[in-house]
Amino acid sequence: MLDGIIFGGMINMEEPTRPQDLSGISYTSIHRSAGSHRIASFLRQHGFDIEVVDFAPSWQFEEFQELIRSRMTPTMKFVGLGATFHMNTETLWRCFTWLKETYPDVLLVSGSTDFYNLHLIPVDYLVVGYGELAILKILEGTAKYTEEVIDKEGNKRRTVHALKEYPAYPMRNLSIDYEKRDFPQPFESVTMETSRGCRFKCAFCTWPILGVKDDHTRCSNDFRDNLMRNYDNYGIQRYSIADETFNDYSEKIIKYADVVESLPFKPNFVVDISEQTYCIPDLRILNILRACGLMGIFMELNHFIVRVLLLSVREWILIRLSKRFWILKITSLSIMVFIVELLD
Ligand code: B12
Ligand code: SF4
Repeated sequence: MLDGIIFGGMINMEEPTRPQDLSGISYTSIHRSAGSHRIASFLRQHGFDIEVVDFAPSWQFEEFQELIRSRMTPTMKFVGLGATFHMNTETLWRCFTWLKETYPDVLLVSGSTDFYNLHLIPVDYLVVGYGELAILKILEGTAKYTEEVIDKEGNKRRTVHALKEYPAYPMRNLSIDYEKRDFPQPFESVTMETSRGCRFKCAFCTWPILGVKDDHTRCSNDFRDNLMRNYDNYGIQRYSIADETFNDYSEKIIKYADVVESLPFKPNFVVDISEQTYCIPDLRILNILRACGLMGIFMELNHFIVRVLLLSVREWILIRLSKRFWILKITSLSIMVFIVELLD
């Protein structure tokens, strides 16, 4: 019997939430939600039956109602909503308003890295930060929360600050387990976590887990088993690595490269790379990254001109080393460099 449903979706948009808010334009980027799947995987390990419903921002209000009616049972404990980016859409606001009115006894819980990603969606608890331990406390009814103001009218939302109250890091098991009811497809690129925390402490960085000295990586077997399960059951080989900085120290990437080399298939990864260990191009590290099955790099350089200058030197050297093709995308906040490797 189903204990919970978690809606998930990755979106970055400017659609207004409530009827009283101004209308706007929406820019969507929809993807499976790693956070919702991760929370579901963790709860299943604790004996709960949880279904994840992806691409939440694509569901129409009537479709949402139909789905909820088809799933609602007396055992249903909660309905969740997770987001990677800003996802306060009007449709989700209507869906969750209707849910509370129709099923007042079912707990509503949302979660994201940032308060403002989902603060306007009406739920009983909003979890901010890695939420595995927080959701257990919420389901037990013992979670510590604060009442945070969500709008200029002074409305409030019960908010569980998970990073402070229930830190879920480091975690040796970070598996995201898909199920047949998720309909995973072999062509998909899905998220895989390799650690929570970064060894560096850049002055401009807003990430909350910085300057870590100890090992925050996941265990090799957990990483390997997750890759094998996804390949054996669904043919999945493509991954977006969710690690704030994949290359913060070499032992870590060697550990993952060893796993990748031992696999009976070759997965492909896209990772976030810090230029701090990359600015002196190190052929050994480049080769290890290659052994990891690296297909592309996201490099966030922020607005420091010195970093851009460093980039030009690196760019020249890297093109010479590995025939890489570079695309520069300039945003208001940062310069993100996508390196698309041209496979030999
Ligand atoms: C992967 C990633 C990307 C990928 C996403 C693609 C993909 N395939 O998923 C790419 C490279 C495209 C990307 C781009 C950008 N990104 Co990015 N990205 C990340 C990264 C590294 C990992 C996200 C992830 O999947 N984590 C793993 C999952 C398991 O964690 P999670 O989603 O946080 O889920 C946990 C909690 O949030 C909570 N939770 C989530 N859902 C639910 C549901 C319930 C019910 C509960 C209880 C709890 C809960 O519990 C979960 C498990 O612990 C994060 C940083 C990070 N280390 O997390 C930045 C991050 C999300 N990105 C960020 C930013 C700013 C961007 C860009 C805007 C950068 C730019 N300037 O262009 C763009 C925007 C893209 C867009 N859509 O327009 C910021 C967002 C800040 C914010 N205010 O929300 C982050 C947090 C980085 C940072 N240092 O601040 N990004
Ligand atoms: S390397 Fe990246 S994640 Fe680490 S402190 Fe610097 S900007 Fe933040």
